Amino acid sequence: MLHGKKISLVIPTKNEEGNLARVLRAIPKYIDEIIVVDGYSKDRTVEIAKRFGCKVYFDRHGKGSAVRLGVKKATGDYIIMMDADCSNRTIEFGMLIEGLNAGYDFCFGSRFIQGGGSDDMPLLRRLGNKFFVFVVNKIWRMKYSDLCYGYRSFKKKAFEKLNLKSKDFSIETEMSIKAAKLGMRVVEVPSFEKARHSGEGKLRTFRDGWLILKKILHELITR
Ligand SMILES: Nc1nc2c(ncn2[C@@H]2O[C@H](COP(=O)(O)OP(=O)(O)OP(=O)(O)O)[C@@H](O)[C@H]2O)c(=O)[nH]1
Ligand SMILES: [Mg+2]
Repeated sequence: MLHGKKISLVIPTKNEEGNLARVLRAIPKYIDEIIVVDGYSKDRTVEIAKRFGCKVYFDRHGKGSAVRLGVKKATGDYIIMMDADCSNRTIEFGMLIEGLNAGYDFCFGSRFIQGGGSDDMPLLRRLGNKFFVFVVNKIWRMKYSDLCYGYRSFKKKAFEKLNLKSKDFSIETEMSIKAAKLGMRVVEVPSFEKARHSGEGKLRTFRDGWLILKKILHELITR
């Protein structure tokens, strides 16, 4: 509880046994609940989550589906979503929460504004992200600097209004576009993405880049 607001943390996980304990140890005490939505990990991920007192749910579809289930189960007014691979720094919670306190519905971490950065972005992904940012900004008249980044906060009520459908890595793109379409109050805050600490990333640049492009086109042709 902070400033009278209940805060839930939602973390999608898949085979993150080498990272999750390190992530959970760094969570500040004022976070009211930690929700882990696991994609049927084959390692000790779930055991670790339970040991730290997280509420654990399961989802077989993908990261987007896991985040949506986590938010549905969350009881907080404010929600922070973050990855389980040690890429996101909890020191940035302050900015993600203050953005909401200041009246914004969504607060998106951005690696591409002053103060942000990434240790974890190969050139191809950087260019792909830049291209998608450009297209989304042109179509929906926004000024986003980042799009495919999963360190974000939002008010639960605002998230529910978006009625998101993505089951995969296009969840952030859908969130950004629908927030724009519905005229939600959105702000970006600088974020530094560290390299994944251990294990393998699940995102596949071409497969998931294609899914993101399809999502943008879908949003363009539907109202
Ligand atoms: N529940 C669930 N979580 C997933 C799934 N795929 C990925 N995740 C989690 O979503 C978060 C982001 O996935 P990553 O694989 O780190 O994606 P990424 O950061 O784009 O890729 P890297 O830079 O290679 O780490 C991590 O916490 C993953 O464990 C899935 O199918 N189900
Ligand atoms: Mg990662």
